[in-house]
Amino acid sequence: MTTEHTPVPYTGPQRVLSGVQPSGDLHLGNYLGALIKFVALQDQMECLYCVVDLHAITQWQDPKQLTRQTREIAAAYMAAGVDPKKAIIFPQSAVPEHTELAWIFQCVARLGWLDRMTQFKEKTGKHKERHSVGLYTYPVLQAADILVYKATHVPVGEDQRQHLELTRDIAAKFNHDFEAPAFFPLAQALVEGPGARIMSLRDGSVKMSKSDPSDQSRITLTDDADAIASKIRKARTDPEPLPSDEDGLKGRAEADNLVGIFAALSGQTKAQILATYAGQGFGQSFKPDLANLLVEKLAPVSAEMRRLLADPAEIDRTLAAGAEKARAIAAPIVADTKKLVGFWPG
Ligand code: AQP
Repeated sequence: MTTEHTPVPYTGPQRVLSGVQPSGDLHLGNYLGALIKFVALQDQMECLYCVVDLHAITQWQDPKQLTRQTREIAAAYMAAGVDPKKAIIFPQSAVPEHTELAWIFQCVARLGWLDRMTQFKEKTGKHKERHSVGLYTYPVLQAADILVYKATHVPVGEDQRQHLELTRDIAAKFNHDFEAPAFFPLAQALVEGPGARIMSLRDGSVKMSKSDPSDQSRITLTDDADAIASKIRKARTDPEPLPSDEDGLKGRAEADNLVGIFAALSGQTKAQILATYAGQGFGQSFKPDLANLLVEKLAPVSAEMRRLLADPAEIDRTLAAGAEKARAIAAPIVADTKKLVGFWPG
């Protein structure tokens, strides 16, 4: 979507913001689409990684599970390699400036913009009237998450690309309406990478997701070696053998997804993977090798998560310290925003 406003270049510091919902066990899509990018970026710019609990409650969350899952996501960030000495890790709800800015942005965003959001349509299906208002306005809160820190870069999976476009539209309209050119940056989505869109193991046309009712559809960071081997063995494929080139994956969503996962985890291209397995059936050595690779990559993350979760008080200290640092950045930005809007005392 575009607006009629011409952006003026933003000259503030480069900053990264991203988050994951504590709405269930983290899966391979979250790991490849988000977490490994978080780790890579922490040495390049200031990074803020939140556990987006305010987003999680747009769909029902058991309060006891929510607290536990918030610690689990923080542990997963650290187990994947995010270092709290380099990056700021915090729970979204501990920084009230997110919701304060979100309200202002609700008055900037247009209904027509939200009506176009495909994730809301996918999540609600034919019964949107049964869902929370929060699920509908979720992308506006996401814009506030990003712009409350004037973040310039947002590492996310492909599914979030449209929400990032909305964030840019909100920033541009705010800057225009309040005559503050380049007050908010037009944040850039960092989507590229081989794991940007990991699909369900049961259906290559839908993304791997925490909320898929079938546990067989996803590999989670807490799956043990047996569970991984069994899920990959049962992963849907087609009766054709593996093709010799990428063209041969066209129209074969499940085969393409498994080859893509293999490529993303091994650091090879799909063509290199196909050169090794062309002409073989999936069960022959491709699936066993893929299962072994998954165990090799995920077992250390899972073991480190377990180690960190054994000391929840230490995770809480990290989250509290992170929230304090995050607030120190967000508070003056929200104060400036309120001045621009004209809130008392001006
Ligand atoms: N299948 C995926 N492939 C690549 N990246 C993905 N991400 C999610 N699924 C995939 C990326 O993971 C980050 C965190 O996502 P989230 O938990 O905040 O929300 P989500 O995108 O809605 O993820 P889920 O797993 O599908 O959760 P539910 O089922 O609760 O909605 C984001 O960067 C996302 O792009």
